[in-house]
Amino acid sequence: MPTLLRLTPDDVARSARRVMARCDELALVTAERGHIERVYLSPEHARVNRLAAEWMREVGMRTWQDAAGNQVGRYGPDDLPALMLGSHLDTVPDAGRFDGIVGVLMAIEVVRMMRHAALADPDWRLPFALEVVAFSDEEGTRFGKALLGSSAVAGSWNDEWWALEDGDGTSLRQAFLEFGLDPGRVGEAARRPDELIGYLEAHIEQGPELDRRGESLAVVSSIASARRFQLVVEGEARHAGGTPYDMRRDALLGASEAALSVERICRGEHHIIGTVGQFEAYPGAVNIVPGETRFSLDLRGEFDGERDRVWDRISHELDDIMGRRGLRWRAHEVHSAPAVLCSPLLQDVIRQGIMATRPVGADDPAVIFSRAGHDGMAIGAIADVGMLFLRNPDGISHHPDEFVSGGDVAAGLRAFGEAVLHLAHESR
Ligand code: HGY
Ligand code: MN
Ligand code: MN
Repeated sequence: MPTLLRLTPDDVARSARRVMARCDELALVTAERGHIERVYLSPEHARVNRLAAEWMREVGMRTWQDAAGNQVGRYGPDDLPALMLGSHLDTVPDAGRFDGIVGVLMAIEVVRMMRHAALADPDWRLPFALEVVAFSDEEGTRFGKALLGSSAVAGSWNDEWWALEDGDGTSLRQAFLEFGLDPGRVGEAARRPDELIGYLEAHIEQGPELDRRGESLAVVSSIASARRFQLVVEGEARHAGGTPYDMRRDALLGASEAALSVERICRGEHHIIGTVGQFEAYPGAVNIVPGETRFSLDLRGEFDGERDRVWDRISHELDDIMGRRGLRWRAHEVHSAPAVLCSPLLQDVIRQGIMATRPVGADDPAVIFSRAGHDGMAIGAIADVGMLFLRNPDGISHHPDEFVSGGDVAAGLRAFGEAVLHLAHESR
């Protein structure tokens, strides 16, 4: 395929090496030595924002931290709408080095490419500005509600979130103030749809499909919808020795049966994924029958309606289980985000970008449904969304062994840059 980018393979390889080195540098900014953890409104969040801002300015961007703690850079005239590029710099606990991070760094390199093209040919200009956003809380690790940074940008901040508390009992409002942000001004982070021509994100796949296909890049068709719940099962704490089985109301066993039913129900469905990631029994002593068990449920689906139908199925199953065991249960929903269909135009420019990295006559790239959530789920409310996936060998993610190769990052950079140029061509 003809490439629009006048960059040598060495230029792109150098960019990829810079991305990989900076992923390693950002991995050192963590709350706990020995593993990677960076949460919203933490000192680590502030440090990576400063590093990202420095790298954005290095490629000629004007930078600012928005009213929700997202780090933003802009390249191009103020009177043009912007193509937003980005991903997130926050992490899950004991994270890998690439989830979110590689997308922010690749976005900065794409700006470097466009600036290189503009410097080489003063008559050449993009028909839009470029903005890079390093979103501050895609994972929801600290407060349980995900996409806080991108929800603010999308103008969908909910004031009920201020009362959310982290594990130390610090409210989101208090954490805002301690970070130096004014809760009353969070609305200033909101962007209007007319300011943007779209949102593109490069991300590791976080699944094994590209690895199994032996391909390095893919177009994303849609992003799974998500609902997250905290569930409580109540029974009766009793003596572990003296209580006969027929007198027990064991909350841990009820919750365990519930977790297994989530797996059984979701495995029988198409593109529905349910996971119990947190599980705690109380009072939590060796010699006490658990009187209460709290656990989480992360439920995703390709379509909101299908996901909700399965949640109803799970709820009915929990009614049966708990009824049979003389237990009570309740659920509190802590996060919900709709599925996002990636726009046909942005899917196509990413497809063309990937084709530019392949020999003439090569097959079209894979088109993959993202089971992982991304900031595009929030940004989809104000802009069309497109995503480029990079191969993540074995698909392991949310784990220190998460990986992407420098070669695939180089291919991804060229594809990402070409996609932006194809979009520019379509936008003229
Ligand atoms: O949970 C997710 O899918 C994303 O990595 N936050
Ligand atoms: Mn993640
Ligand atoms: Mn991510």
